[in-house]
Amino acid sequence: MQINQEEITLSNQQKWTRFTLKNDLGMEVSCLDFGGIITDILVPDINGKMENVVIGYQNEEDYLDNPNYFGALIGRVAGRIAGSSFTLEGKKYRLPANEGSNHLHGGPNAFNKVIWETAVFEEDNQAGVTFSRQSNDGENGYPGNVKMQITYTLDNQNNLVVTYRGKSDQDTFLTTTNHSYFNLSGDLKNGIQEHKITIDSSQFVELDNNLIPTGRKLATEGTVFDFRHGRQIRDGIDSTYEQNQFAGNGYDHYFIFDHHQPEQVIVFDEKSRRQMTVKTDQPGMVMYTSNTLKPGLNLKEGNSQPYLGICLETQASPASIHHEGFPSCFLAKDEDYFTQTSFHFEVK
Ligand code: G6D
Repeated sequence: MQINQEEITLSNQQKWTRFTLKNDLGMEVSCLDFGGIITDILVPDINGKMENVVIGYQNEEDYLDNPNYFGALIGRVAGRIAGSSFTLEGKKYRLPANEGSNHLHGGPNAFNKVIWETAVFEEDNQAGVTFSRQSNDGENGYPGNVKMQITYTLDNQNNLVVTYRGKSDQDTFLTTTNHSYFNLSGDLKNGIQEHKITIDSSQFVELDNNLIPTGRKLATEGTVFDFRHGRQIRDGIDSTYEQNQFAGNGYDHYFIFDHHQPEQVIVFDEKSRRQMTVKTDQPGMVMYTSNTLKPGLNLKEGNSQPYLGICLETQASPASIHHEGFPSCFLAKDEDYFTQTSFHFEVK
């Protein structure tokens, strides 16, 4: 295992640190202390060619804005909170409305926009970076001083494991994730329309045309949301189903896992033969197929466009904040918040 760290000085004189983890098989993961942003993941194709499988900017300074959250840590609550408010134990909390009247991905200057304290570790079979900070009581409107510790670990079996730990001194809501856009074709050679996805899920959360949960769960059975036996993303892009059209012709939905098998999600690219397997202790995830990724962004391997990456945001469901019966984001005072998601890369 190898770890390299390099200081970057931006034009505004802000200083970031870039970390590059490399295992004995040649897989590399690069990330920043700013937003915990994953900028590169290099894995081989069937011919052993190492290529990048996540969307990232050519100029790291572009991460200062990063409206699509490329690679970023998301928190305190990933996803949308309707009306940018919630009531907890009889008290109403107002959050910044950063998407119309709604609150998205923890609000402005959230986990994706701060410089985390970092510490690296290196062992025979694994190496990683731990990101730490305290999100103070009232940050972006949320109650509780929340101590967060998030670790990216790369091992010699081509697993990238993301571990989230937290503790709050008050009852609050917390569900964190990572917002990497995966594209297994390598160096963004192709879009993700033909990626084959398998998801262990028989229910998903219905959205309205503002992408806000309606409070209903829908069966995947008989729809293009049924990925239990594998399906190409294209099916959701070409679909006339209202739920796909609300998402901008694709997917942007929370899938509730059945947990019938240890792997919750498998992503496969036929041409490169790359496969990514996702395992998580989370009850579900948002799958977003970059339907609304606009052209014009200068990425490492070319120009941005829709359907260039797939986000697999393992998390609890923000729908639980306003509706009964959804995987809960509630975190009790002094309760240990712990969740782990692993991404395993191989060729098939
Ligand atoms: C769009 O609706 C999607 C979100 O799910 C995603 O996180 C964001 O773009 C980056 O708003």
